[in-house]
Amino acid sequence: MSPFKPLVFSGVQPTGNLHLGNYLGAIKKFVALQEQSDCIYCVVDLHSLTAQLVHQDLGDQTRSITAAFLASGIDPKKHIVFNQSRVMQHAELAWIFNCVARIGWMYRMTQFKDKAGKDRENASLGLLAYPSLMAADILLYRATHVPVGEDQKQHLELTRDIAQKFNNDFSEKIAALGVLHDPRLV
Ligand code: LTN
Repeated sequence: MSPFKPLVFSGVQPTGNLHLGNYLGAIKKFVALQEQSDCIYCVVDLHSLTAQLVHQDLGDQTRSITAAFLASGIDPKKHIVFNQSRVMQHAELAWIFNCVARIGWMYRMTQFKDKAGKDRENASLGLLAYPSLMAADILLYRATHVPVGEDQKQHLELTRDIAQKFNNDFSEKIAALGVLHDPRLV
């Protein structure tokens, strides 16, 4: 059993139109989970940059997904709905995790293989490191429950691997130092 208080976290990318499949697959589950525990639902715009860095309407699409969350019945007074890029700690923790996770782990992700296609060497490093950012989203809040579709299961397993390696390799060192190395303290 997790020693942490039950907390649901999930994210939806603002790119790609919100369609029925999206709604049925994800948001409906999000709405139901509100009755059981605290929930954090995030519009993960930084994830959208892995496919295309400059979007004409990322802001509009971010607002659309947020509107869909609210229209579907997610209650922002009881739970948290927010935009990933507004909380810079997601990118900061993702960088730490980039230094924990192994490149080989990332190459094994089926979503990376599908999206990168044949010209792997030409895929962005962001696309490869995508699961590291997803792990940061989840572990930043010590979320205990992460509702996702089948296609994200492998990324969730990788999140567990990153957390385990981080704890195994660094928890004693961090305890000895008192803090995780923080450049602002130098
Ligand atoms: N990769 C997910 C979106 C996502 C996510 C997350 C889901 C990003 N960060 C954290 C759950 C938890 C997707 O494409 N559906």
